[in-house]
Amino acid sequence: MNKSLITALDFYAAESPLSRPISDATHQIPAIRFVVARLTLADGTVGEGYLLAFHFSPAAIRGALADVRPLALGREVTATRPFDRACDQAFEYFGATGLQRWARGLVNLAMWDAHGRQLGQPVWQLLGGRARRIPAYGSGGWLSYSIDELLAEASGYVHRGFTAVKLKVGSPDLERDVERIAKVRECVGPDIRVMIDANQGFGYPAAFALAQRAEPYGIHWFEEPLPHTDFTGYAALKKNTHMQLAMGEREYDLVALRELATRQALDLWQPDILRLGGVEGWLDSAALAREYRLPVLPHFYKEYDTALACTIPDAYGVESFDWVDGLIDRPVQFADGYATPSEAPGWGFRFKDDVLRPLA
Ligand code: SMN
Ligand code: MG
Repeated sequence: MNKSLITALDFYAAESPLSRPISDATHQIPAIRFVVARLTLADGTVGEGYLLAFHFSPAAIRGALADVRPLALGREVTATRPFDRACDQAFEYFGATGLQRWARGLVNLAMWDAHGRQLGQPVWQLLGGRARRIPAYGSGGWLSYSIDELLAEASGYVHRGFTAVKLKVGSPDLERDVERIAKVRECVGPDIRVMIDANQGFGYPAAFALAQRAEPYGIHWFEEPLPHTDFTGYAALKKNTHMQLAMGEREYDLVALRELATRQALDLWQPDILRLGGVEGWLDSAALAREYRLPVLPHFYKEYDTALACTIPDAYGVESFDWVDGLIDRPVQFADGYATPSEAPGWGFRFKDDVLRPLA
């Protein structure tokens, strides 16, 4: 028997409580939902992966996962690249990006987890990384928050030892954005980094106007100031303002990274491990970013990103949301503004059985 063959693959849903819908410049979010993959190997080893789904496209993601399952079953767990290629080939007709790429990414992450668990090693170690602290920042600052909620969150992060916080911008009214930035800066003081994220909600004139108005408050980066394909807009913003620009969370491939880097229109690359299809997609993007001398500042998935950041020389930081923490057995640990990689095998955490329900 080959003990590394994938013999079962099941999908589950988990949800993190949210007292009230949240919003950014381009999304209304009523629920924080995750999809979890559990993959079993012939020797009984179980690997897990998760993706952040919110409330979006539940039927379509179920369909994509059903299409991915037969491409994983019976495969050697270490064969992640061949699995990625098989998915891309099978999904070419409708397009291998979008939900198909998310589904591929989810299973790829579960394969890496199972591989690490079978060998008793953390993924960062399998990839030749060295455990080290990775700078982290506290994220949130939703547009739906009142000023009191915004400041409570920011000061909460600072009390927990974070030295950088991010808030959303892209309110219909520029003055509201400016007021929120000013209040956060006043609340956290001069020594904490403050970043803003427009989630592609501005056109060039509004992004430029906010960059000008926000500059006196010391903004460490301006994230997704413009639609992600507006390469000339990014270049103009870079040329005409003093802001560091960050983007990447919406990319399924490396086109935007190349386009922006060759225009000198980007400062920080933000790979999203699910949209890039898993570990190899993330690492390939980091390698390209390095060629352009762009530090890597991954998006959202702190459990995966902290581990992978330990395997590259130029990780700029990881993002911290705590949504998943109550659902898993070993949340990422933070101290003094840094995240520490787990020493446990695989990715080092599991969803608690009682938070999972079959994906229906
Ligand atoms: C964001 C987008 C989607 C999920 C979580 C967070 C946001 C960020 O753009 O970068 O924090
Ligand atoms: Mg963002």
